Amino acid sequence: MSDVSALKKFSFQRVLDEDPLTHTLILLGTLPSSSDTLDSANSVEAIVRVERTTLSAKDAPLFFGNNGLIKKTALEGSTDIYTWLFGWFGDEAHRDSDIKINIICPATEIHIRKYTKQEQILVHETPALYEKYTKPYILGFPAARTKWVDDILNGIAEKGKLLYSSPEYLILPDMKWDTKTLNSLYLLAIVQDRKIRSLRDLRKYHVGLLKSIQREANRVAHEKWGLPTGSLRMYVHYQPSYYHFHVHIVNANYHGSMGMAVGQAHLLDDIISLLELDPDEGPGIFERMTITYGLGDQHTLYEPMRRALNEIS
Ligand code: M7G
Repeated sequence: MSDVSALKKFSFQRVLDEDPLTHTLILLGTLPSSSDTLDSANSVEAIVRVERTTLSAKDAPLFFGNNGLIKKTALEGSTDIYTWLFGWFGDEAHRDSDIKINIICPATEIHIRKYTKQEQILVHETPALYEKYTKPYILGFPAARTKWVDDILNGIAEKGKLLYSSPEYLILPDMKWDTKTLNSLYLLAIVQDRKIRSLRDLRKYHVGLLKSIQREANRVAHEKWGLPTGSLRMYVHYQPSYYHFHVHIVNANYHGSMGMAVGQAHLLDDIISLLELDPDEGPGIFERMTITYGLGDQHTLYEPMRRALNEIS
């Protein structure tokens, strides 16, 4: 089957699998048993795997500009300094886009560091290290960093995208999602309570709120996309990028995306279960425990946490 012209005779039957992460479709169809005939009686079943090839770093300067590779774009969403669009390498806007483009403008030094490739180490944040380094870091976070959250919560941005809204929290598509591919469904629940900065601030009395997020996310996914119970993976990042409490809600079949790693993503189910085991009074489990997580060398907490790691080893 090395003859390219034979591939043109592939008669598509159905999609066996699709993987949004590897940009792959696996197709079942038939091909003529010999390349010079189109006679269906002589065709045999064939599996064809089509994978979009990786974007090449050397093409980076060729994307933009009047004669750039991107011929057409369509705005999908924008909040504060964040904008996301679809792009086409040709003019055929009637078919699904070739690429998704996320823009941060103006980008701060923190953004540049966050998106720069980093070496990670796993650090152990004890409650004492949290008090000494992490808490001041979180409290010193400029309000401008979470303006996008305020804009969403105040109804200034992404208003038309809300999937659920209550005085306690909102659910809407995460800007990472293309809003089309069900297999890579990615939603975000953002709570109104600004006092919950991270996992460390969760207490037993938040269990009702967390269970409500679970319930409504499942309901939305069922009503809007027909997904049965158990179809969603919900988790919370520690460390997150933004210290305003939110829950990541992702299709359970979507594996291995950035941010799903052990040492960053904490399952909402486990968080609820741990909080339920807490006594009614006193400090919460996430205030008392040592939390281990991966930290990139560009992160502000990297140096103090690395030093602390070396001191105990
Ligand atoms: P995180 O755990 O704080 O950090 O998650 P991460 O970005 O390192 O995962 C923040 C989540 O909010 C991410 O999944 C982002 O894709 C999503 N997000 C960020 N911004 C700026 C926006 C936005 O403006 N709109 C929407 N809908 N989602 C956003």
